Amino acid sequence: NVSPDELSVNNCDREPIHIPGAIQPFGTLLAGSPTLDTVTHAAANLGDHLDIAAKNALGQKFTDILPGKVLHDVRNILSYPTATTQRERVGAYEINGRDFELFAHRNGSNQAIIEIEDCQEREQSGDRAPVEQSRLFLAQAATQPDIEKFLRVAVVGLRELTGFDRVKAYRYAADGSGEVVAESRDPKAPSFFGLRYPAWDVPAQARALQVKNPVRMISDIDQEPVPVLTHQEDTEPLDMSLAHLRGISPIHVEYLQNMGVGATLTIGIVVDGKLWGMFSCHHMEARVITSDARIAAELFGQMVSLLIKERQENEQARARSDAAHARQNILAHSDAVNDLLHAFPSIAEILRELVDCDGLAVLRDDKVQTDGSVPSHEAIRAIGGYAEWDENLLENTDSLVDAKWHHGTSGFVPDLDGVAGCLIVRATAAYPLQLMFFRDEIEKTVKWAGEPKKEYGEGEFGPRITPRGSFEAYMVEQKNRSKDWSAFDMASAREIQIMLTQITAKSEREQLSRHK
Ligand code: BLA
Repeated sequence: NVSPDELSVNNCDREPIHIPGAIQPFGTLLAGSPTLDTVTHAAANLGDHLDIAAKNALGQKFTDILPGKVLHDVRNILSYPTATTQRERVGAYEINGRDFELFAHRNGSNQAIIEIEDCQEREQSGDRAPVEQSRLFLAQAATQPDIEKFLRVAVVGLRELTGFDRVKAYRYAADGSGEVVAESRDPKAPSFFGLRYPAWDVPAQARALQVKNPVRMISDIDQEPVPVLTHQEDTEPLDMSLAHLRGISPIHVEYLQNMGVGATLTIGIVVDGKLWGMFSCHHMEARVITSDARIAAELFGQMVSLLIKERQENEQARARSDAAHARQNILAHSDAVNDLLHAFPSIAEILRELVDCDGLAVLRDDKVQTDGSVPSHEAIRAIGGYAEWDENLLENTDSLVDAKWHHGTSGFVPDLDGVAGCLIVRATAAYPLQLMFFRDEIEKTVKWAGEPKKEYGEGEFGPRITPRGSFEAYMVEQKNRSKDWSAFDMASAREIQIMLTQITAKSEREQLSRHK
């Protein structure tokens, strides 16, 4: 028995979604050893596709079920090194007078999985093939240097490519929650733009799968799951992490029903090996798209990932070169730490151009110089003395009140004078020279998709957290907050940090030579 506390933390994360014991009905599946001897797993709908019932196929040789030419090609695909990291298309075949497409891969337990889908009707001649469409839309999006604008163009293209009613670009935050940052939709699908979703909507194991296998199609929310039968009772459930047919978690089905959608296609956006976001495509009705279109969408996602990375790198490079200019400027104004304090008014102006802020302060030992909107000197000293910096030379918060950096040790809490955000830059761990950038408090509202609280339910699956019943926008006002510090701000701050280190090193050298 699990306590409610454990439940609240873990029950979403615990569901073993890679071994659901069932597939979706838009195809059928067989599995066995990689040498394709005995069939150890067969989906219950096998008989609807091939002329053999699943229970008769179990324990049989693959050669009794699939033609020799097909098996030859499957074996060939299974020998690819990539067959353990992605499912590969084997080809299109006519089997017993019906046209099928076959896909194969090896799962984490080194079992061969063969997925069999009906061949979908080809596009009309004159229509662009999915991969050509993908190429065209990427070219259009790539003209946008700014990530958000780039995503706005990308969702339009992806909607055209997939035909889904509502296509969203979703960006994950550090805490696992996320926000819809771009959207293209048919008017019949309500807008999700600007809504935020809590982390548990996409639990940890589902996020890990988005990295491993970025494409996930749920063809029909109201589908009957098709059980995967095994040849012996004690056979381990099949790891279907990489299969497109993998069955759906009943909890997630409930979630999508509550959202009112009929089918989904999700494409993970992975930047530098980490999940950055996703494209979430919703259709109001059931919808199956061709595997060609799915693969083109996957490729689209991979290219978008690279283009996001490129844009991030460009931003960082720009921050670095702006900061390098500023560094030269500042060093021209001051050649020692004392000067940094004295020349502060003119230096402050240069620094303000690098990091967007309402005020800033320099602190050395107990000496404070400020410019613009800053908290009281007591608060600045307390922030400088905050005991938990350790080796971190850069830190930021959008809420000093929450972070409590200004609390000090005396028990007296100094005034913040309307300042809420702080980005702090320290010269070195040992040297007491610090720069602080401040931002004023602003009215900040988060628009959640439904109230972000965990709801308990006692259903078919025992007591557990259940998906929200409503996704109506739910506004939460955040008090004592500033605008968030961006990756660009942090990149500039990193360069400023290097400058501070150089200045202090120089000043120490000068002091040493004076003592000689
Ligand atoms: C999975 N939840 C998911 C997935 C997404 C979301 C994208 C990945 C699977 C897929 O591609 O469909 C959530 N979808 C979203 C969000 C948006 C969207 C946020 O379009 C925003 C636009 N879900 C809950 C709770 C639980 C839960 C309370 O709300 C657990 C108790 C579970 N979500 C859950 C599970 C999965 C999931 C188990 C995995 C489903 C699967 O792969 O079978």
